[in-house]
Amino acid sequence: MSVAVGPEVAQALEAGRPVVALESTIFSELGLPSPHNRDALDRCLRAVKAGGTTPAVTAVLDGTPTVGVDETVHEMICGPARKVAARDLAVAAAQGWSFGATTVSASLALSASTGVEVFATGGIGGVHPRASESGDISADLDALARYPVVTVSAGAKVFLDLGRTVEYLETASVPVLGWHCDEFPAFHARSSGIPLTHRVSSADEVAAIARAHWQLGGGGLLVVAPVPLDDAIELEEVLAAARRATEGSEAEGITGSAVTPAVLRRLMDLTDGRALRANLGLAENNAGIAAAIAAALAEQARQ
Ligand code: PSU
Ligand code: MN
Repeated sequence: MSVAVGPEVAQALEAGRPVVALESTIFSELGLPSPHNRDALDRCLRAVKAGGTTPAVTAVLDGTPTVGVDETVHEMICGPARKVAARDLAVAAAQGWSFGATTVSASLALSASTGVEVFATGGIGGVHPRASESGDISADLDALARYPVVTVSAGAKVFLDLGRTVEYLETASVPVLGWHCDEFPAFHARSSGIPLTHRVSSADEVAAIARAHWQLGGGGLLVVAPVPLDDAIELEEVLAAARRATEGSEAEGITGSAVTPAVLRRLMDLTDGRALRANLGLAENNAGIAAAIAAALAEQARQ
């Protein structure tokens, strides 16, 4: 099996120019409803390019894990998909899945295998509520710990157990860096009230921390950025909606990898589309920050 690298991404990597990977689950119908998913993809691509950086959308296409899909398949990326986490990559490749939408964990594995150092998403997966009974802890967390890539996210999705998610990241030795913030963001809301140990205020600072972490044999780093003010929802409001969305999906007996897409969809309905607006705004914001960090890493490598 080989991992395909898109021509523009390959050229950029070869020349030491900055690249930002983007996952495809968020842009597929598993992540956002049509036609908003297409809008989200276009906004994220624009934000990465505006930072002078080459975007690399990851996906499995006709059994080939790909970093930097061609524009001609963007239409397909925004359609129905099978979810591909890191554990599913080999299966999707060997069985020749026509379109597999890569999650954070799969995108991190693919980024690391092709030398892409920075990755942007909306919100990472984490520890689900009542995980002590269900055992549902996202593979995103172990992938963050393992692969030497900087991930930019708006914290983790609000319906997760954010306190335990932050504890897990500490246990796994993932530095969590607050981007101009002192508390872990709660995806749609700017803050969860959970304090962070580290605050950063520039891309150069993140790049220096990442290089030092990697010199010490460390894996991934997580930069967390709050949703832009204009798109944010109040924490109490979104928590109440998240509780209802989770109860609804549990009542339907939804389990495993179907949980996250089902809860996200309910949340959008319960907030009259404001969760959707927040989701688009934060994804674009994260892509722009990731572009700046990738540019700083590339600049530091030249010196
Ligand atoms: N955040 C979003 N939308 C999404 C996801 C995250 O705003 O669709 C996806 C990401 O691909 C993430 C995945 O990696 O959900 C986590 O799924 P799970 O909880 O099953 O590990
Ligand atoms: Mn899960």
